[in-house]
Amino acid sequence: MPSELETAMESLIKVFHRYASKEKNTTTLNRRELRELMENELSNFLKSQKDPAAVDKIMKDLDTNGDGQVDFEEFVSLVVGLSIACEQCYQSHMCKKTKNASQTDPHSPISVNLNLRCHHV
Ligand SMILES: [Ca+2]
Ligand SMILES: [Ca+2]
Repeated sequence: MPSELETAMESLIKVFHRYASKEKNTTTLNRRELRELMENELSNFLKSQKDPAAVDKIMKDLDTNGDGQVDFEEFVSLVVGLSIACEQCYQSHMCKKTKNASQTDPHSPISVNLNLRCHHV
């Protein structure tokens, strides 16, 4: 049975390819595919972006080799960046929780509370 982390990596690969394969080139995301991926898979993050051109800016930032497509390596840097922001949020949640022990619920899935908006706070 794959571990939690292996499952997470597999999901990352599957999600990328689900969107990348919609249009040619099938191993990279073009602008439309990236937008669709973000609208479906990162909708909370996208909603937190006030700028309507957010996806274009993200695309530009991600496309480090400048070929107009986002390959898996470039896509992963987005996920890593957001994960780092989430982890900081997770830490501050955990700090608040330990300070207020009466509200600590070890079974509450913190990930549900991670709406990816934390890095704007
Ligand atoms: Ca594609
Ligand atoms: Ca690229």
